[in-house]
Amino acid sequence: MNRKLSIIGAPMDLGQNRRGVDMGPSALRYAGVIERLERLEYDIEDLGDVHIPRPNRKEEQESHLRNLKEVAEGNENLAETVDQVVTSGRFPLIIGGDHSIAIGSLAGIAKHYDNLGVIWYDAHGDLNTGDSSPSGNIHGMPLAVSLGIGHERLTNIHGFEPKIKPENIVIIGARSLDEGEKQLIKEKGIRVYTMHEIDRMGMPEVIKESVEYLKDRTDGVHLSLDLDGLDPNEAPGVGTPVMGGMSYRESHLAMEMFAEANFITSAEFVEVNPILDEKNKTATVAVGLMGSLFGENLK
Ligand code: 4U7
Ligand code: MN
Ligand code: MN
Ligand code: MN
Repeated sequence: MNRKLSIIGAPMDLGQNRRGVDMGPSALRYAGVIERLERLEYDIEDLGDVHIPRPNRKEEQESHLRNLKEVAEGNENLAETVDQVVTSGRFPLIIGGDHSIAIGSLAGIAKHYDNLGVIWYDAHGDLNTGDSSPSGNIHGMPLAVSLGIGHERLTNIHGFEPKIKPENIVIIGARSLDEGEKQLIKEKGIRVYTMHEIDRMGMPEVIKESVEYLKDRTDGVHLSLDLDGLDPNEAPGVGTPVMGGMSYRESHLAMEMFAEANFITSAEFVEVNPILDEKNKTATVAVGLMGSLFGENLK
């Protein structure tokens, strides 16, 4: 694992319609992310938060995609910062913010890889387009956008597309997929471990297969972890909770196995909303998972 870490906050709440997730980066810092990782003897720098524009309340929304202009601008800023971090040889750890920030993270990272792998740890597929989306919320679209599918203003962020290939993606924990998303998964042959597979195979086998699958075909792997992948009993501070999620222990096991495999090259933790949380529980869970991901339990 790269021992040099740069933490980048992305206080974005415009990719969905529940306020408060823009305070996610603060909640994660308050829960001790820096101290936790410093203990593991990483060289850590906190770059603070990238600028996210405020929504223009007067101007009419120009499309079905809520806050398109501001989400795009914020993600351009994030992509630029992430790009610089990767260029300087450091590991970017992005803390959100709603999941629309994966658009900017992947834009900044993917430039540096021919075959970037992505692990999408989430209750959702985030594979909607403006047409298929039931909500118009861009946080339900970042994976499609990164495949080059969706609104041009988003797919072309940081000046190139697509960012990733469908065969380099593994979705883990899905249990709420929209019709359009299911179609896209089939059409593109995207690998998905739904809760059904996790129940049947068990988490160890799911992670083992995922690691084996990605290890040969990719030259770097980005972990995009949406806290709503976990069960809402354990991570209640999220905007779109779905019952029947991955447990706290299963999630730690996954992070520990990723640490053992030593193949994650960038990561983001998203959708922590302290307003909806219980005493910062979700941010605390997220920081614990980061501890495991960065090798806390490796002998
Ligand atoms: B998240 C949804 F319809 N699919 O598109 C949508 F169910 O980043 C939810 O995973 C998206 O939290 C959830 O609005 C986005 C909905
Ligand atoms: Mn989700
Ligand atoms: Mn998500
Ligand atoms: Mn959500």
